[in-house]
Amino acid sequence: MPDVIITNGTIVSATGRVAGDVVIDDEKIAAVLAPGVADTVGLVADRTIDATGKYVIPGGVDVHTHMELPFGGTNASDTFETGTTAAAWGGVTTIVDFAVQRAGENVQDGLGEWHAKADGNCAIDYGFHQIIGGVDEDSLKAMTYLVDNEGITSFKLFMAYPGVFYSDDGQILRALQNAGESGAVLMMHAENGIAIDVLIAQALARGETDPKFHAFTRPADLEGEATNRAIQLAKVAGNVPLYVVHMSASEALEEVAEARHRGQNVFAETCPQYLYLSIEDQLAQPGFEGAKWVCSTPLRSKHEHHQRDLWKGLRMNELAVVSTDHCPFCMKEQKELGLGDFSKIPNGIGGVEHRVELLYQGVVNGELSLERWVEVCCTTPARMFGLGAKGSIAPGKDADVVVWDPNGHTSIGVDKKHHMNIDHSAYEGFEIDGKVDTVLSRGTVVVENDTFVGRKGHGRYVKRGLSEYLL
Ligand code: DUC
Ligand code: ZN
Ligand code: ZN
Repeated sequence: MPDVIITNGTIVSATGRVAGDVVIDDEKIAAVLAPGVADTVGLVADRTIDATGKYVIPGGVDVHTHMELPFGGTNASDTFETGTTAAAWGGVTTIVDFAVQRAGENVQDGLGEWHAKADGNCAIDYGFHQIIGGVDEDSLKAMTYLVDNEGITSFKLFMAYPGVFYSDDGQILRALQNAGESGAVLMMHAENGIAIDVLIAQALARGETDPKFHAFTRPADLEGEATNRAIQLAKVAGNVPLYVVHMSASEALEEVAEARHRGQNVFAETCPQYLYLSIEDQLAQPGFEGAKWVCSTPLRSKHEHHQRDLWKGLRMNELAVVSTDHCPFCMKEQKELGLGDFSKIPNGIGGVEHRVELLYQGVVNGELSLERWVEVCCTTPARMFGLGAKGSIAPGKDADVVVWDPNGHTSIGVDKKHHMNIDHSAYEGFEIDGKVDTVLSRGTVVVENDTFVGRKGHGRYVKRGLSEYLL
């Protein structure tokens, strides 16, 4: 007898929607049946979930999170336990977090540290990318080792944050060449950090210390310039797959669109904060309030059409994925480190709980189709980063499934729906015309009836394969 059958729902995939029943056994999807077939053959499961009037979609895959990241003199406030629990509340069943190596440190030590933080603490499955903060002979060798042995097939480099994670162009080229040889994807934080540091110093010298100056000193042109440079370096390295993270500027999007049009293997993601939030409405709020929305890349002006262009980019597949860059810091004692100096505000926004919800609102608002919602939140992130068992509802895949109620409603806010370990919500007051109803992780129900019924330790480390988007 199968473990679970989800009946009477509309199964939505990246390519269409059908009425049907999802049969789950031994953590996997055993079958997808046409309506009535289960009755005809007398199929009964241990548990039946009635999804009448609801959508049945693959569990969300968030490929950009930073649980417990040490950054800006403090640590991101979600642990792997609190962060993955909040993710489950938001219909996410897999995250890919970033293990960290800094210049002079051993890559495997950094990875070991991340395993120690996550092991036994996650409510949902998880994988790791590896940040390479110091490209040298040792870290280049380690990259190959991680691809071959550790299930880590993507590496993030930074063109920003000189003295912290920054790589120069020569280092980037070498890492790209290495990634090309091993089949890895190179992920890039594309902002010109050297120029940004000059602008920051000049702003502070003028007494411009409020949070909004974070955005003014990280102009869209410097995101566009760095994106272009990364694209050229990837081309010179032999059309190595490049994935530009947390894109916020039209200027950067244009570079990616052009490169893709030329046939280059370049991809990009954006995040809900860049689709919905702006300098004017959030970052420039009076006093220190705007610190809540200090993140990099920064929020952009709502008068410059970035949001419109990013939504269009999602529809056109110039942007392939929506992730969150979940990197939460509380106002109290964390963001407050930057009182009187915006450059000391820890960079990051918490959002892992709300990505699927916020992007569904994009469907309601006519920005995306239902299928594209599933594609950018679930299917493409899994395929992009070698999570072969995730991101689709099909026989043999992991039974990571979300029942979504289009007639439900979600009010986001600290006193409303909010399970992340952070003392404010970047999306306070947002209303969503839909709701996470039930969430299953490998066949186990982890959220139902507005209750988290999962447990820490259920989530397993997933060794990832190579990207399905390699040429
Ligand atoms: N951007 C953020 O906002 N936080 C952490 C690191 C990053 O690149
Ligand atoms: Zn980044
Ligand atoms: Zn990040």
